Amino acid sequence: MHDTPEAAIERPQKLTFSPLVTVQQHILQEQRRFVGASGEFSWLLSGLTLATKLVAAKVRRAGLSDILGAEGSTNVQGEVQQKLDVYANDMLLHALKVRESVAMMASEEDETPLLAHGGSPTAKYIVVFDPLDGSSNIDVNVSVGTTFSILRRTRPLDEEVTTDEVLQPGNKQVAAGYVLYGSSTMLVYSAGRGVHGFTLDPAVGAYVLSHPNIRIPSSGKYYSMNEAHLDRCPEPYQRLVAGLRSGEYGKRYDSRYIGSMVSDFHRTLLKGGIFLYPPNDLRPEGKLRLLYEANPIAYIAEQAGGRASDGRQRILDVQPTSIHQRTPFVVGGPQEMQYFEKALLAASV
Ligand code: AHM
Ligand code: MG
Repeated sequence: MHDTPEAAIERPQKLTFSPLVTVQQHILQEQRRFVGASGEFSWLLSGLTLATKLVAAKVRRAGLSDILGAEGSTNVQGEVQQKLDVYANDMLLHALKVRESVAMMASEEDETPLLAHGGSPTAKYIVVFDPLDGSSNIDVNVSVGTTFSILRRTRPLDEEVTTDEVLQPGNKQVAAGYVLYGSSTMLVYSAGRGVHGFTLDPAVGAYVLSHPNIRIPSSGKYYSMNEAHLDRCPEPYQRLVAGLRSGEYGKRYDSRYIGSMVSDFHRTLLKGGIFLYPPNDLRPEGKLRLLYEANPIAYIAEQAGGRASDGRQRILDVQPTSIHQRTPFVVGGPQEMQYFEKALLAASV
């Protein structure tokens, strides 16, 4: 039955919603599921998204900044030039220190943690980050990334925050993620309920949900490591790579290595396979940092169905002893991680 034109005018129209979900909406939806969620957590994460948008904009202009002036010099706009990693660090510190829920921050760029609102009853969280990982790649126009990890304070909130509160194993992370400044800028994060990827729409400046519920493929076709060090690595790593190359595990793997951890991991997350930064004779504990590089990536990997190890134990169970400590790091899909464990066992008999 059709409405008369008059009835059609009187009846309110049904709104159809577009499926576009921004990271802010997504965090709020996630937060509503937590009992007693106060909104502080989403406000904190919005600090990270704001800072990384500023970094993304700067990274896009990296070559131009070089033309406009070298580090330390003054460019034509009268601005003093900064190295991009220093800029990224400043943006994160700046955006996070005004969030009342942040007690303390620790960054790869700073020797010691920086106090924000520690000792205030609202400041529940500690944020740890590498502002611009792989920054040497900037000079050659290769993708870089920001990694971050969010921890809850361990002491009563009204007590002054102490440095040892940063030293928590990765299994205590409340949320973690990374931003990849690649051919597009992508934020990948997890707050313990799966892994979600958002692509920055440069036209509107919003991170838009593009990869909901990312699952790492059970098996992939690439391994990723700096093979120049292979002969200086412990035997299990040599065995694993030999097996992946020879077809011992049922197929011959190809290799891909960018030398920028976030990029190498992001490919591994989406396409499967394994990424390794093993210990070697020159670096007995590897190169990557436990707290703000390995831990957030390991958290994302596990949330997506993968695993991460230091060759001795699960990365997320390692008790840190210092803020900038390094760790051997192996992360990947379940099948390849099983091959790694097999190689570890074979070497120990
Ligand atoms: P950085 O924190 O000094 O940027 O170093 C970390 C980077 C990672 O992104 C990458 O996985 C690794 O260094 C590459 O190291 P290498 O050049 O030894 O292969
Ligand atoms: Mg780094």
